[in-house]
Amino acid sequence: MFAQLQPVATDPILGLMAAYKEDPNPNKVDLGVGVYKDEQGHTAVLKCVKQAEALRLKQEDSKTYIGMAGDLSFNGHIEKLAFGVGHQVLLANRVTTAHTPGGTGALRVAAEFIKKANPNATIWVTSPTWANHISLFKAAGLNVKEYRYYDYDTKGLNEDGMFADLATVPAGDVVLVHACCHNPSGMDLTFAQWQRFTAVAKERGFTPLVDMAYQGFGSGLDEDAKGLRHLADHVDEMILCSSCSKNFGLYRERIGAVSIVAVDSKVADVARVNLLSVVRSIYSMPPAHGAIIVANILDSKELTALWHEELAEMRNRINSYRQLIIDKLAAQGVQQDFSFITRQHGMFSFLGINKEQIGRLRNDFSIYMVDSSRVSIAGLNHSNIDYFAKSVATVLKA
Ligand code: PLP
Ligand code: TYF
Repeated sequence: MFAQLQPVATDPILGLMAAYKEDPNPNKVDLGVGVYKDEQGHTAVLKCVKQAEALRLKQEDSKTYIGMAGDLSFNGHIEKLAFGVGHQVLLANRVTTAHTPGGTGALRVAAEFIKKANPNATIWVTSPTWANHISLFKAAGLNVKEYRYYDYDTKGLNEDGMFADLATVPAGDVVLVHACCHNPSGMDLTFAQWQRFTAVAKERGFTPLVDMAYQGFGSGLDEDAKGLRHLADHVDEMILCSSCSKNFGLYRERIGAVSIVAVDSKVADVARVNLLSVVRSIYSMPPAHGAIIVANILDSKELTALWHEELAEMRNRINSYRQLIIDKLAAQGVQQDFSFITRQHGMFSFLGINKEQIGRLRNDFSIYMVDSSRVSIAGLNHSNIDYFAKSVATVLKA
């Protein structure tokens, strides 16, 4: 039976990670995968996480199963972090949350949940979007369509195209929107555009699915959730998938959450049993470790303050490199306008260079970025930024 299997395409981003690892060039630069690195090029465990882990080791007195929804304390914290303390959907018990193996797990559970609610639903994703979105939703058996989002010519949001496409989405479909730090373009909705999105969602009657993998990496924890909070204020129902991979640096612990917002608490209760039955049919219940770390941090004033500090440090380091890239490219004599880099948010920047130039950067200079010209800015530091700028200048002039 297995001999009949055909090869399938691997994840291009994770493939890039492996190719980088094998490259013997001492000057190699990894701008591929979206993982935070410090000035030393290291992805360190956050101090608040280390302390929360020590606490867990001391306090944990059982390894018995947790329930299908995972850690209830974590779920309460993550709802408040996303929607904001005292948000009306929380006060009205309209939200039900399950903690999941990563944001990816949240998206897969959401996809199966959508299929239960409406087996004919199409999910609309931004063009472009995180490549995993499309393969994950298709694997779950959903139809996937794209709506216009990023304009490669203006290097900004294609607002007219986006809203023209959304105006054709029928009720019963789902529209995925990135909460902040759009992956891959870094181009986010302004608050006015969130208001417009909210109005269209209400008018058309589609269900928004907000994917929030980078809360705190754009402008701040509350600022990055402002759009989704407005949406939750106005729509009858929505889905939120969140991830603690980036903002808590918990990547390999696989911790995220799926939250269903229903029209009232009664519907939310029915949604909950459906959500949990999806979880049971995939993995029964999630691993506990990451959730307990996050809950321990958010339970403690001191650890929360430390986390805020560490998160701000990551965000500020990335943001400081946006202007630096522009300045360094200009210093290398590059004539093209790269000012758009400071209009992008989060971990990534879309450089807008072509495939051949990306190939040359990789083959001749060992600088790795995704084929779309997406760079993970955190891979830059003071030791490699000049080499990066010089190499980009060389391939742009060729
Ligand atoms: N959604 C987006 C837009 C992402 O970029 C990512 C990747 O980090 C995820 C979801 C999933 O994150 P994870 O499964 O690593 O928590
Ligand atoms: O886009 C990225 O780089 C991150 C990390 O299968 C990632 O979202 C990439 C691919 C993948 C899982 C996570």
